[in-house]
Amino acid sequence: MTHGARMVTMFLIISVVIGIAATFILYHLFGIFFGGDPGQQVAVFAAPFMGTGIACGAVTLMLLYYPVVKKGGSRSLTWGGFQMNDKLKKELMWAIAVVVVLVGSATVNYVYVVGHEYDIARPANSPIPPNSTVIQVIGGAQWSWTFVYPNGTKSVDALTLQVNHTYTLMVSSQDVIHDLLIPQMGVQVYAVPGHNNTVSFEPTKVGTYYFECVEYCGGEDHYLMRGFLTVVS
Ligand SMILES: [Cu+2]
Repeated sequence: MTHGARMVTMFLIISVVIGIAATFILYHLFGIFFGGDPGQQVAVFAAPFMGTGIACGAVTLMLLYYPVVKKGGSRSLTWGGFQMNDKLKKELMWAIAVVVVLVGSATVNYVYVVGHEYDIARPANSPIPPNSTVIQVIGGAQWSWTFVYPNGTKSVDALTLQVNHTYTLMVSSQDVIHDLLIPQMGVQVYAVPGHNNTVSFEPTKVGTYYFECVEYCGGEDHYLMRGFLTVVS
């Protein structure tokens, strides 16, 4: 075995040990910081992945720095006499561009998530509460949602509800299977031909929300099965 092969083998063994140790430490830390399902399960699965990543990082660092340290180290590792050449400038530019893109998209995501409210509706305890207003919802007619109010009035791709009042949506379909999602109300219900699915909830905040079909139902117009839910006082 040559000197190089010996060193690489040693680096690999050290990295595997570091990786296994990291996995156990992370597993333990996740156990402390993430309580309950499913966070706990995800964290437990993440530990070996992160351990593997740390092992790969360790072997890379050792391969990178071993030659530097072996050749005296100080020459390459200190900043004395440092000069920025064109190659380094380009490399820095790319690195900064990547950081700007990542920070930018992270900011957009953060603002979006923080600015969105979910679970605005109070869920009902029974399938059809006695005091609830039943609205028939028919998915289909390729491609739209029809809402039929108790007085017989119909509206297409628009639903108006009163705040702090319990509603039951009785959902079915006249053609294929659709799926009604009102994300901000925490409501999702399948629209199945010849079958009524019910979901009951009470909107607790005035505002305009959206709903959409989230079961691909054919054609180019599945995406048109959407509209606004208006909650009025
Ligand atoms: Cu649909």
